[in-house]
Amino acid sequence: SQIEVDLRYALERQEFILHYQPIISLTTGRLTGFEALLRWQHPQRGLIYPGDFMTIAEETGLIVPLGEWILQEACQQLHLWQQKFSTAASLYISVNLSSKQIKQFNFVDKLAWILADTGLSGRNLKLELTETMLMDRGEKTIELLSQIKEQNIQLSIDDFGTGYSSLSYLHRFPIDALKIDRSFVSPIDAEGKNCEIVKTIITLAHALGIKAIAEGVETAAQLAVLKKLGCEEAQGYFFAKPVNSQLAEAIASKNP
Ligand code: G
Ligand code: G
Ligand code: MN
Ligand code: NA
Repeated sequence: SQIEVDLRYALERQEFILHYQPIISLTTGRLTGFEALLRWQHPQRGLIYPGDFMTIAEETGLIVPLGEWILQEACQQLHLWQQKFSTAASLYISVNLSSKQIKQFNFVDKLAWILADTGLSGRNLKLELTETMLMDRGEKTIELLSQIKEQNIQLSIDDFGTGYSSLSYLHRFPIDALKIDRSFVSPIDAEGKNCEIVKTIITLAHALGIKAIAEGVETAAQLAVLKKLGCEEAQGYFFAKPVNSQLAEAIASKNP
């Protein structure tokens, strides 16, 4: 397809950009970080979302150099904000990974190079992995995650609850947070009903000694339920949509 052909040149033509969605602490109400989300600025078709090209990027292997660019760009961006605003010192940038990327034999080294090159500290970087990516390779995954943790990088499981996790592995993975998939947050209605699954995931996170981060929060009622259940952080249209780097910078600079 034409998309496939165009995609092959998009990286060298510098057509990719990152948008950033604020993540809010539910205890303080303050910004804690941003999730970096990839977009493709196609010269004819305009802004294209990952749903329309990530599968092709995976299949063609483009995801490997692209994934490296995403990490580099995200780390560089946060480090730049940290140099501009003291308020950005404790923020983190959360980056989605793909399975092909973490299967690269030198992935851990690449992470170290990117941190060294951008000057960002590992604790300010968070990596999002899905359950499927983690359960794929059992013991090997535990070793990989441990090596990543040695660089003080944080780890979270994205879309939690939509995949398949072995509870016996889950407690052995050195992860820092479970991100509650928005399909469990959306059904919570104005009366706060339909919160059973969200409640269960938050309880599980706390039993594991880690944080729960809710995704797709769109209403005040959903937020109230999440706060009541002890969810630590949240993101969603209720707070902000993913925004370009200029708008994200304005948000970061205003963080009290
Ligand atoms: O950005 P959007 O809201 O359309 O995200 C759709 C999906 O694309 C999300 O599930 C997300 O995991 C994936 N995605 C977005 N940005 C990235 C990225 O930088 N790398 C990878 N691997 N996936 C991404
Ligand atoms: O799978 P992942 O969690 O990485 O994807 C995040 C996706 O969710 C992005 O495509 C982002 O644009 C989208 N998103 C973020 N907040 C909301 C929200 O409140 N409602 C909806 N419908 N989508 C959201
Ligand atoms: Mn994500
Ligand atoms: Na998700």
